[in-house]
Amino acid sequence: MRASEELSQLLDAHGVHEIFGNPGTTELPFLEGIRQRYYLTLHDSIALGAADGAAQVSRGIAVANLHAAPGLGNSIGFLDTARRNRSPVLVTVGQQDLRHADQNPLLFGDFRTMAEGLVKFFQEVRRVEELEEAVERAVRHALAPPMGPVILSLPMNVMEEAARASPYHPEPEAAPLNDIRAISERIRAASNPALVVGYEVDVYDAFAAVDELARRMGAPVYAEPICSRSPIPEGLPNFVGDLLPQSAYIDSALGGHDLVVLVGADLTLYPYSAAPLLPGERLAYLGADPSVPKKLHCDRAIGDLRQLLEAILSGLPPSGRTFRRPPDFGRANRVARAAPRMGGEFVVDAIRRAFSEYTVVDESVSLIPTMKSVGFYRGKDSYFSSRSQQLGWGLAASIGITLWRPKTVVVVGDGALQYCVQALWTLARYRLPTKVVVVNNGGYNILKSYSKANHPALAAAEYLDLPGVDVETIARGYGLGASTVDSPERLDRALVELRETAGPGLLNVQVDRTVPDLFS
Ligand SMILES: Cc1ncc(C[n+]2csc(CCOP(=O)(O)OP(=O)(O)O)c2C)c(N)n1
Repeated sequence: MRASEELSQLLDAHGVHEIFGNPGTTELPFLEGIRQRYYLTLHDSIALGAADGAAQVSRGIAVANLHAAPGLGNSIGFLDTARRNRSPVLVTVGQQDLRHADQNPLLFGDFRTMAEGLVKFFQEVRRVEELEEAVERAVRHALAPPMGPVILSLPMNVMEEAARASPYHPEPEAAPLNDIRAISERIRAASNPALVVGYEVDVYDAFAAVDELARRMGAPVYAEPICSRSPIPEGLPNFVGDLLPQSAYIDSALGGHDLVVLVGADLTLYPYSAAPLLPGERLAYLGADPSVPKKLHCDRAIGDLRQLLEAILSGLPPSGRTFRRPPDFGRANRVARAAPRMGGEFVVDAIRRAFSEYTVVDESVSLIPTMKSVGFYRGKDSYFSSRSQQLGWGLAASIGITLWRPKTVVVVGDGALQYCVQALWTLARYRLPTKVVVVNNGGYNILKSYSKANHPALAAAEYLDLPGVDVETIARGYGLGASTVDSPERLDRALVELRETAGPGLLNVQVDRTVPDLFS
């Protein structure tokens, strides 16, 4: 058996049955032994994004195969996004034959330096005896909370050698030691607490525990700023909405509470505001990521979120308080008012109705706040977006997500569509039934909105417009059925037709071009 075949077996034992990649000559010795299904993407970065999506939705390891320094270089932004997403992606990078490494041959690269600071673990497998141990270590590091990406560099000559038994014996897992008693006591003692819930609720499938905790505490529940996955079960009556990422807004939303418990949540900030963030004495953190309580200087209990919450609930009596978000009576009117001009409230409402049973991948950029306000958080695997706000992630990730969730719809801006537009080909090539809704406003509206508030001289800059892009024709060119809708009367029908399309499909929705006031 060759080393590449042994590698295939090791990956199989970790539940890896597919690989996303874009190969070159340096990866061919690796590919020769691989038995996993190989999904070809037409740009390296799309492979990493697809593996990120697959890792999140499968809650396990997913593999991206990249081509030496050019492939890794093309994917660095996606590596950073996987790091922020806490996504356990194993990246394999083909390395030159080490026997002539001293000649600095074509495609020889210093991958460790290239990925410095972005991965939890890096190893170049320089001898075949190191292979098993390297794979096991990489997988363990990727999956250990907080999860994240890892890289194995696989030299051509090592992949071609005969496999050899390795002396590796994994160490036993360390038991989590954190005591949650102090946080339980603070919850009991608080008179006006609030919860901020985040992406880890979905990662650890802790929805039932969040529901129970919110009801017993009688507390309002906010989603963390830039929340990337559904943090609540469908219809949680305590849910107030999403926090904005500026410290001044966070303070005004949460300042009246004597305790704010972050439940698998982070307080991500952007843009800068001079208001100091809530002091750490008012905060407590429950979750898998020690870097959050460290930067916020607050109490913490670190571990599997679901287990932490269940432990807290086991000793927590009902508080006697109740909290219910008041109904939003104005919404129907806002939707109706937005209809004649194909405004965001109207379009998003229609998408919500047509795709009520779908997993949503959201890269609608300036429409994200509207998307989040209409109930796309519906519990497990219902909502995905990127924690880095990197454009292109949505379409790439949808490749991996659709493999686990065939009912997946991507809602993407016309600008965002172009970053990884070749992902459409992979959807068509493998008949992945992803539905793509392009919310087309003909420009970079979020940048115009930000400029309006902070840099008025740029608000009308012509380089923030995107004229002359024929979305429908591009989609057809990659093999997808595609159509355009520009009138409110036809929108519902067009969305239903998209949903009923066999295989992948794209609907180009011409939406209102008015620049929204999102930052003032
Ligand atoms: C990889 C990457 N490059 C650039 C940006 C900067 N950026 C943020 S939003 C945006 C415009 C998005 O336009 P569009 O998708 O049409 O959405 P809209 O703002 O019009 O709603 C850009 C260029 C980014 N987030 N990611």
